[in-house]
Amino acid sequence: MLTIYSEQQKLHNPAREFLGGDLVPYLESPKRLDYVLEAIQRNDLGRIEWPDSFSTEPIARVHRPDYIQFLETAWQRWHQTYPEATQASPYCFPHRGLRHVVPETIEGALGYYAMDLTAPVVEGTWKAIRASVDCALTAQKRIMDGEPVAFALCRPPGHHASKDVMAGYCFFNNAAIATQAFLDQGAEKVAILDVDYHHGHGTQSIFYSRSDVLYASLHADPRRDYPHYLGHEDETGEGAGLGFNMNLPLPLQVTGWVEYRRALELALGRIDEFRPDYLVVSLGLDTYERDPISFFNITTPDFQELGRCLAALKKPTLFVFEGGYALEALGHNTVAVLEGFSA
Ligand code: SP5
Ligand code: ZN
Repeated sequence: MLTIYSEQQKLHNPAREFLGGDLVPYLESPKRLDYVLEAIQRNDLGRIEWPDSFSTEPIARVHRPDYIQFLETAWQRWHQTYPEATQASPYCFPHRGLRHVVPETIEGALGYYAMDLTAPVVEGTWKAIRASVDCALTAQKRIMDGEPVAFALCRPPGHHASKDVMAGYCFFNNAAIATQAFLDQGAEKVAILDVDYHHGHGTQSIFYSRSDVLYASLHADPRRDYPHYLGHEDETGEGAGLGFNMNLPLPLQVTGWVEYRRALELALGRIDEFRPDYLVVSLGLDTYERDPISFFNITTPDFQELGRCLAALKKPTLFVFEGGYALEALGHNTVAVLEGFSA
């Protein structure tokens, strides 16, 4: 299987994130890429290529221009205000009853464009998030040119980013940008299957009122885990998009392969009925039994079975890397899905 990867993605390297009320080492670390790359090479999964460089045009098909510009200049603005700081985070948010007007200060703008404290901006963030999108768009282009399947080894991840809000380690929504690129290049329908442990609320919101993109997601029940405020079963789309959003929230602790597989069959059935031209898989590996922030019980052999189930749809498939934080197993688990798909 073809993998697209860029070293530039490591330039996003925040030291810490807020977790449990304190600053802890940043879980979504550049090392994640090394573990996955190493496993791909060790298992001879196929060739690994660098991405092409794309302009911001395909990004602007999904994200608001002012949000793109904010991300490009945020670090410089923060650095001018706080020359000693190593990362930029908001401390204040336009919550209920407040005005949604972009403030002039960087502190205010950060709160306006962020949902939470888990997407800190650092000096290398802009270059890394552009490279991450480049990986997704290059893999997308290869598939458009006839490659049956490709793996975009993206980082930072993307599925928590909406059109103008960063959140949950995500800035640009790589899967959504690639999905829109398929449509802009002639596809009529694209299905997104999100198997990350967390609900991809950014992706859902981007396509919520559209019938040309089916978004289906299996994830931790938002009543019990992040992103807390979206991802319920009764969110089925709106307007023209009604019926084109499918959420399958699952309980923490008791969700193993048997329960997961049952929900997966429902999602796959809906995708099959939708008859998409392309399948985009938001591939999070944080459903793993030993993931440090997650509470499902999926094992390495289960991931291989997941790959086989996805292949049964028989669609040209773009895998976009999302979450997964059990470093020592991240490589094997990723390769297990991709090998299962190719078997
Ligand atoms: C891409 C991705 O996987 N982003 C995930 C970001 C999650 N960050 C917040 C994690 C907080 C988990 N703690 C909730 C415990 C519930 N029992
Ligand atoms: Zn996740």
